[in-house]
Amino acid sequence: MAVETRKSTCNRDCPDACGLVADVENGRILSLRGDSEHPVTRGFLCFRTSRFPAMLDAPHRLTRPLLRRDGRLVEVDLEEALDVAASRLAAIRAESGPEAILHYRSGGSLGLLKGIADRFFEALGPCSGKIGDICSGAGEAAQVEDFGVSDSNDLFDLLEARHILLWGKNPKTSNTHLVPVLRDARARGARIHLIDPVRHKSAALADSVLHPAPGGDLALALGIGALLAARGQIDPAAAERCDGLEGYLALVGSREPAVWAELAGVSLAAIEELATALSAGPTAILVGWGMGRRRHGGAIVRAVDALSAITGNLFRSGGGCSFYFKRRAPFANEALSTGLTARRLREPLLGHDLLAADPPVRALWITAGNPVCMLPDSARVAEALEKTEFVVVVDPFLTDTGRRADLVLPVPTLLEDSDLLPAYGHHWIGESRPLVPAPDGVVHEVELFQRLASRLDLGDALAGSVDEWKERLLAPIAADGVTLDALRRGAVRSPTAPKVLFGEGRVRTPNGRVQLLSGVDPAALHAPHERSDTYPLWLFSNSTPESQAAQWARDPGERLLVTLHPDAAPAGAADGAHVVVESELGSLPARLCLDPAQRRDVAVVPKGGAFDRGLSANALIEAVPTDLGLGAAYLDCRVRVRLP
Ligand SMILES: Nc1nc2c(c(=O)[nH]1)N[C@H]1C(S)=C(S)[C@@H](COP(=O)(O)OP(=O)(O)OC[C@H]3O[C@@H](n4cnc5c(=O)[nH]c(N)nc54)[C@H](O)[C@@H]3O)O[C@H]1N2
Ligand SMILES: Nc1nc2c(c(=O)[nH]1)N[C@H]1C(S)=C(S)[C@@H](COP(=O)(O)OP(=O)(O)OC[C@H]3O[C@@H](n4cnc5c(=O)[nH]c(N)nc54)[C@H](O)[C@@H]3O)O[C@H]1N2
Ligand code: SF4
Ligand SMILES: [Mo]
Repeated sequence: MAVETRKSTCNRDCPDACGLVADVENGRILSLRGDSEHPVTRGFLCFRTSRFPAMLDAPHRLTRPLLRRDGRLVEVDLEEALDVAASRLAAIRAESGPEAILHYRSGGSLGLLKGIADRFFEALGPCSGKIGDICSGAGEAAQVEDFGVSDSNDLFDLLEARHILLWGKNPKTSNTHLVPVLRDARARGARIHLIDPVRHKSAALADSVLHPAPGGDLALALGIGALLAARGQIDPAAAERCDGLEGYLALVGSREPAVWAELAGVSLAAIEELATALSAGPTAILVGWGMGRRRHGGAIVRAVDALSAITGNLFRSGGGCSFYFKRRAPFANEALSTGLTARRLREPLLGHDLLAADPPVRALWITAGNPVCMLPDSARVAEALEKTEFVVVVDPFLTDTGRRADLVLPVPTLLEDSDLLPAYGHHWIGESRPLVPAPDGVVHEVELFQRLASRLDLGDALAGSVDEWKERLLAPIAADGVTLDALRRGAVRSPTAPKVLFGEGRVRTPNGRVQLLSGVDPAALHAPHERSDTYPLWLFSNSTPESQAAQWARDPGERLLVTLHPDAAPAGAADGAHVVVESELGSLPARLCLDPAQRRDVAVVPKGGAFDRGLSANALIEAVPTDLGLGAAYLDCRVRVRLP
C-alpha cells in the first residue's frame, strides 16, 4: 500500500496547537513531525508528542469499555456500556434529580467539540458542574479585573520588543514553539529577562536571570513600581488610561525600593535593572501560569499587569502583558453550551466538596481529566471517587482515575481525533482530522454522547455530524474566510484578533480604563519569608518535557525525582540517593538529584505522575484556593526532604 501524507492539529492542553504531519501506511503511522507550513509550528514537535505514536499500542490504551463487575473492571461492548450508563443516569435523575449527577471536564483535549459533554449534561438536567479553574483561574481573573479581558498581542509582535520579561515561564519545556520567536526577537536586538525562583533550561535563552524568593514576585513588582515612580518614569498617559493610579502610587510608595527588594529576596540592582527594561521599551511581559498558582496568585498577576499599564507598554506594539490568548473568542460557543448547571462544586476543592455535598453527588462523570493524579490533596479526591455510587470516566487510556470508576469509556486519541483547535499561545486556528482510524468500536465523543442521548430521550439536542458541529461553531467567522475548506488547506489566523490588543489606548473594562491594584493583603508580602524549620523547602511541581501532566511519554521511573541544592539535601545524601519528601499532608519516597544552580529553599519535582505508584506530587499538596478565580495554590506547599 502506498505511503500517504496526512495533516492534523495537536489537541493537547498546550499553548502551541501544532500542525501535525504524518506519513501513514496501511492505517499505521510511519513518522510524525511538525508542519513546516504552520507559522508557529515551524516543522518541529515537542518530546512528548513526537513519541505519541507508540502510545497507540501501549498496554493502558483502551479499545473497549470497562465495566465494574464483582469489584473488577471487565471488558464489555459499547452497546452494553451505553445501556448501563443510560439506565444508571436515568434512575439517579428520577430518584434524586439532576443535581445528583456531576459532570467534571478537564483539558485532556482542547478541541472545541469536546464541549458536547457539556451540552449533554445541560440537556439531561441541567446537572451539577464545577466552578473555578485549577490551571489558570487566578491569573485570568486578575487580567479580567484589570483589563476586562485576558488576551494577547499577536505572537509575532514580540519581534518589535526591545525587552522581553519571561516572568515565571519556562518556554523550553512548556511552550516550545515560543522559543524560535524569542530567538528571532533576540537576533533583532531584544534583551530577554527571566524571573523564576527555579533554575531551568530556559535560562539559556535569557540575557539576565533572576531567582526571587518563591512568591516574592508581588514585592518585586511593587518594588519596580516604586522605583519607576521615584525616577519619574510613569507614563504621562497613565493618569488618563488607568483608574486608581493614586492608590497604586501610595501602595508602591509605602516602602523604599530597597525594602521591597529585601522582601522579594533580590538585590536592589535587580529591581533597578527591571525598572530600566520597562522604561526603555517597547517591553513585552510574558506572564507564566505558575505564578498564579499561589494563595495570592491573583494579586501577583495584578501587580505585574500594573507595571505594563503604568509604563504604557500595555498599549504598544512590542509591548503587552500576555497571560493567555483568548482562543474561544471568535466561535459560536453558545451553540454547544450556555453554562447552565444545577449547582457547582469548587474544582480546587473537588475532593472535599464531593465528600461534603448535600444533597450528595450520586453519579460523577469525568471527561478528559485525571483528577486523582492532578487535583491537589489527591488522596482525598481518590477517597471521594471511591465513595461515589456511580463513576464514569471517558478517556483513551486507563488512568488512576479510571481505575476507580464503575464504567470507563474509550475515545479516540489525538492522532485519531476530529475537532477545531484554537490555541492559547497564539491566534491560529487548526482543524484536527484522523491521521489513522480509531480502533473498531471506539467512536468520536460527539457520537458517543448522541448514542447516550437517544437512550435518554433527549430529542435532537445533540444532533448533527462532526462536520456540521464544526460549521456551527465557525458560523461567526465563516464570512471572513474561516471555513472547513480553508482550514483543510492550513491553519488560519483568527480574524477577530488585533495585532496589538489595546492599540487604541483603551482596555475592555466597562469604562475602558485599566483598574490598577491599589491594596494588598499584608500576609501576601510576608508569605515568602515565613520561616519554617520543620518544612524548610518550597515544593515546585513543574512541567517536564517528558510528560503532559500525568501522561508520560516514557516511563517516569520507580521514584519521584526531586531536585535540590546540595546544601538543602540531607547530610551525606549523594546524587541519586533514596530520600523521602514530606509535607504536612503526606510523604513520598523519592530519588535525589543535586543541582548547585538552585536556590537553597526550593525542591523541584514533576508536575504530574501516577498517584497509585507514589509519583503524584499532589499527594503532598493541600487543597487551598487562590485569592481570585478559584484556582489551586499548588505552589504554596512546604516540604522537607530526609533520608528514609
Ligand atoms: N512539557 C509540558 N508542557 C506543558 C505541560 C506539561 O505538563 N508538560 N502542561 C501544559 C499546561 S496544562 C499548562 S497550563 C502550561 C503550563 O505552563 P506553566 O505553568 O507556565 O508551566 P511550567 O513550565 O510548569 O512553568 C511554571 C513556572 O513558574 C515558575 N514559578 C512558580 N512559582 C513562581 C513564583 O512564585 N514566581 C515566579 N517568578 N515563577 C514561579 C516555576 O518555577 C516554573 O518554572 O504548559 C503546558 N505545557
Ligand atoms: N502539583 C501540580 N498539579 C497540577 C499542576 C501543577 O503545576 N502542579 N498543573 C495543573 C494544570 S495547569 C492542569 S491543566 C491540570 C491538568 O489536569 P488533567 O487535565 O486532569 O491532566 P492530564 O493528566 O493531562 O489528564 C487529561 C486526560 O485526558 C485524556 N484525554 C486526552 N485526549 C482526550 C479526549 O479527546 N477525550 C477525552 N475524554 N479524554 C482525553 C488523557 O488521556 C488524560 O488521561 O493539572 C493541574 N495539576
Ligand atoms: S503538545 Fe504542544 S508542543 Fe507538543 S505537539 Fe502538541 S501542541 Fe505542539
Ligand atoms: Mo494547565
